[in-house]
Amino acid sequence: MGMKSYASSDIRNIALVGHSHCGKTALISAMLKTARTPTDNGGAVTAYEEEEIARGITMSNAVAFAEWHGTRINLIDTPGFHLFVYEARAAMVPAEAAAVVINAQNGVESVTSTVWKFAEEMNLPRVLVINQADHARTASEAERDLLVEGLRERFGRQVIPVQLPIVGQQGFHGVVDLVTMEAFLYTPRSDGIGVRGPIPAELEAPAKAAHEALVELVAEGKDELMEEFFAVGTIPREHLVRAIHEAIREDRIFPILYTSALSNVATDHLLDFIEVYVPSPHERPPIAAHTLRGTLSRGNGKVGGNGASAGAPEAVAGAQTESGDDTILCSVDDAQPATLFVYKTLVDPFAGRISFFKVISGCIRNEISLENYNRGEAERLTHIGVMQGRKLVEVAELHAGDLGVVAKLRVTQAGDTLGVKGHDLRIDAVPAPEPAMTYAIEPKSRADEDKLAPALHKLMEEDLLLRFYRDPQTNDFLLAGAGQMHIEAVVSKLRRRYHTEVTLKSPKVPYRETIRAAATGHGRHKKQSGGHGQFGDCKIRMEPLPRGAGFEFINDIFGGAIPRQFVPAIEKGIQETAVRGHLAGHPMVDFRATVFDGSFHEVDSSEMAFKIAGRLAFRACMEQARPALLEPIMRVEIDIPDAAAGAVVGDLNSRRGRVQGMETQGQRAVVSAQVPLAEMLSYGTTLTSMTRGEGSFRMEMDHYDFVPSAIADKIIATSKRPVEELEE
Ligand SMILES: Nc1nc2c(ncn2[C@@H]2O[C@H](COP(=O)(O)OP(=O)(O)OP(=O)(O)O)[C@@H](O)[C@H]2O)c(=O)[nH]1
Ligand SMILES: [Mg+2]
Repeated sequence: MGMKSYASSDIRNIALVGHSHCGKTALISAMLKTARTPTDNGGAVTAYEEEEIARGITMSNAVAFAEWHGTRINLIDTPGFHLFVYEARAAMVPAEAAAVVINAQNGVESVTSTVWKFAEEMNLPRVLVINQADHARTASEAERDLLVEGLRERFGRQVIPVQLPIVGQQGFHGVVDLVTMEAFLYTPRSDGIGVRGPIPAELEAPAKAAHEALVELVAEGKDELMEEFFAVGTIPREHLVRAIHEAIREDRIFPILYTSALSNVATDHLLDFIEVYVPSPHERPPIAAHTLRGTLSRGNGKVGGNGASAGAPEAVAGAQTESGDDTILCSVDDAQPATLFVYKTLVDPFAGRISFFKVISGCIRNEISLENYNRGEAERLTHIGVMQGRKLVEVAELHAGDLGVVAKLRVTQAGDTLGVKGHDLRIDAVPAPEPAMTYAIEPKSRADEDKLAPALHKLMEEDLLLRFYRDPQTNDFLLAGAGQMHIEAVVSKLRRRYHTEVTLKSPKVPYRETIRAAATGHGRHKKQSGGHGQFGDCKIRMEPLPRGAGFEFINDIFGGAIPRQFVPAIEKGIQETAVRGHLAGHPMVDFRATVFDGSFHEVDSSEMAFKIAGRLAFRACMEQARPALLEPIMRVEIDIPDAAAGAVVGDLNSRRGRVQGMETQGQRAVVSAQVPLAEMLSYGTTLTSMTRGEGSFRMEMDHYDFVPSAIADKIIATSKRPVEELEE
């Protein structure tokens, strides 16, 4: 084994983020190759799942590491496809910096802006890597300048090149290091190690200008450096290196580097840069955690991933913050008590649950027992390790700041904080977004039905975007996720990992029914031929109630027309019939039923007879109560490129949508609207084609409203009328 352990100062954690296809996964593989890291699968070390390989994209975060000059560089690969961009945000929590990878051909793309915003919100240091520099766009100086200008325009004047690409007959084959003013030349498609050489003559002047621009920006606001700069005309190298390091840590500069993952050019320099300039875990500001004292309950976590539970830890912590000083700052330090934060879970069908964690403080060794603060249970960390893509490499210990994994924890979920017993603190996890699309799924066989729920619960543990539940109304199994591709990948994993076959269907819309007019009805159930007879008789009044009121029942019987003990049976008869609906089999809501008269028989009256009478009275009311269909109206937020706004709004109108506002920011627009759910079932596909894959949307239930009558007529015509059941 002999896997070395690294002190905090020799660790770097960096998340690679950026638009799909910019080359993050390829870049990690190239860096591993340059650092001569042994890996299992030569190709895409960090995108190994079949669903990822088939689509050529990364779908969930994965970790790999390289040793570079004795420093352990942990590389977190993240998805750039818009549906999975939430993962990139989660990857930033354990990282000290983000490498924002730019496709040299395309410049800033939609997800580039999204991940930038995430990093900005977390004050995370950023390094811009222009990858695919082998493309024609970086061949001409004019195009190169345009690319850099575009980045500065979008992300601010702190964006500054620390390299110039060297492009010749053979394409991109080297970089000028603008700090040391040396050139490094490469043989494309070889070991990725550059050979030091002089700066090519034609780059001398631009390199000098770029060096000065860099020095000036770094020295800005730093009086000693400014004085040195003006007195000597430059800053000594070691001062400059330290100043750049500090400026990156404080988000005062966002350096630009160049690479080609495909031809493995300048990946050694990227590793150098991360080693020298990216902050180590204990150089970043301490991590904020919340302590939970006193009365608040433990274990209000997110097992099952259903509904709003993901937000629970924040809500609890927030409540405490208002009342006192519960926020504590954890510095990344071996000398502090052991604490770790679980940022991801993987459920391997063979190895079981693998928890990915960052050591916040202390030193974690095999066999350590820690308390899971979120669940209030002890966990034993029997075998700790580190991930190299899909492969778990065991280690003996991990120091503060390092990223590790542990297999087979019992109760721990992503987002949990673990530590020594007696403490109690929680680090905030990034809340998972609400699902944007729901499908009904149908198990193919009885055996598949039995396997479905356990299999999906395993998938939900590692995929916090996924929700699984049974629609209480339609009885369908529903699977909700980020979009069509997400759900299709889940179906594929069900088949591949858990041998569970399901078919995907458009979900049924949970319509409801209600009444629009008051009515009275008489129900009389009488059967008195031979033996013990049956007799129940009631009169009810029904009135509409406002939306959301549900069902109300009032007993308005005077003078004992119906004995008290039979009244609940009438209510039950009405309610049981109402949930089956009157028009199209959907539950009837928002009405009041009042029983005001009736009669009974000394011997033949029974609860059952009054229940049937209630049902008959309800049906009688329906003849005059003007029943109507209600449908769910969703609150929808659509994030699109500005240029697509016209098409998107036009399309919303054709979906009976009501546009409520539009906000533009740079090249992006966010449209908010209210749209009936029935019109949104396959919206993801339409949006993708209207925006060439650069749009995304979220929606949530807002309220119920009447279905327009022409549409209601069609729904009623195609639905089964409720069959009247007779108990005898
Ligand atoms: N020419 C060229 N192609 C590259 C380079 N890097 C990556 N590619 C190609 O670009 C495509 C996408 O690369 P990936 O590494 O999968 O991109 P990614 O950023 O991980 O994409 P997502 O996982 O979807 O976010 C692949 O076909 C790569 O071979 C490069 O430096 N030059
Ligand atoms: Mg990838």
